[in-house]
Amino acid sequence: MEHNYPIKRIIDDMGFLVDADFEKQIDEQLVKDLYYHMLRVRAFDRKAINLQRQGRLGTYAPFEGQEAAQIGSALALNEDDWVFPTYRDHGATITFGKSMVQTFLYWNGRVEGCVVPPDLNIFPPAVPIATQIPHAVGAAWAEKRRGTKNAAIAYFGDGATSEGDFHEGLNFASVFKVPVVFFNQNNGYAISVPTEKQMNSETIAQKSVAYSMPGLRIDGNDCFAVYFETKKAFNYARAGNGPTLIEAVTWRKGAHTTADDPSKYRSEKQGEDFADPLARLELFMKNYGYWDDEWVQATKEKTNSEVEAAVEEMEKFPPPNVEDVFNHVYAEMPAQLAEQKEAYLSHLGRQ
Ligand SMILES: Cc1ncc(C[n+]2csc(CCOP(=O)(O)OP(=O)(O)O)c2C)c(N)n1
Ligand SMILES: [Mg+2]
Repeated sequence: MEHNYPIKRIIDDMGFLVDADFEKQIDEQLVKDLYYHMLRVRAFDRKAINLQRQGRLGTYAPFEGQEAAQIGSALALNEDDWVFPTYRDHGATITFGKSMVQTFLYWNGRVEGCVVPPDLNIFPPAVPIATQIPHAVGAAWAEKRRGTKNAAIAYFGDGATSEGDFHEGLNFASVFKVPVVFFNQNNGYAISVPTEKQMNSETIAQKSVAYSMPGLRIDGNDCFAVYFETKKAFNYARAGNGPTLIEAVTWRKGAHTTADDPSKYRSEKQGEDFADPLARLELFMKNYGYWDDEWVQATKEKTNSEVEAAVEEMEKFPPPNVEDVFNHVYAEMPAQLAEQKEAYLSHLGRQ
């Protein structure tokens, strides 16, 4: 099956165009947008790991290595589209417009980090694997029934494709021709379990066949391949043709979360086949005359100080209200929970 789904690339590992035709489609604005956002979220990601190590942030799920997949796809969306992320997709959500402060708050276990920004259709990160897939299908189906041209993207990992929710979501989307893009980041592992131990399929793209939808495999570390193929899938969805399954082949450079040690289950050598997405874009920029030392330096300074300012703001937030744990579970609090809340508050000497 693997040979039916060759990996599509637009640039190679050295930043040269594989297909010269694309030179006309790539303009300076796109190159700068991709570079700026990838640099920006990498600064965020590295800072978050440092904060966790210093005890200033809770457990954190890093995404370094997956920036091209997340930023390339997020930049392909329209502002009224819907984003359904997992716990690893804050590169995509920050690019789509979620604030860094809110994202830091989420990783500090704050309810304020879960609230959907008022003018953006971003769901809170799904931690239960694959549950966001049917949700994305539902939101996209609602848009179709309302007669809009808005569509949804569901982000999920390779492990999620072994869950029932993945198959139910794809089936429903296929039957009702729902305008949704199923965007898979195949980073080779579900925590410590390699793909070959959790599925007998050689690719994830081939799972589209069962639901008669287009399926494709792309180089997830090639930001141009991700951007153009995601755009194409969205155009297809907006035109009323239904869903697409995209498998972006990538590599998580770091740990599953800050609570994980990947050296226990992966060798360093395994990641060597994956050219770093940001370094690869830098090579492209140098090869094709987009590199501008001054702009790059200024962009680095700008993104680093944005991250520092977000940390400062997050740390100025008032302490969390313990009552939130009880207050946001049900529309009407059941008696048993009310009793627990009262007992807890009196334990804290607050009642
Ligand atoms: C329903 C459910 N089962 C198990 C888990 C525990 N768990 C957390 S992350 C994870 C691995 C998911 O792997 P993948 O979908 O490839 O995403 P990645 O972490 O690689 O981005 C598992 C099994 C969970 N969160 N939810
Ligand atoms: Mg994975």
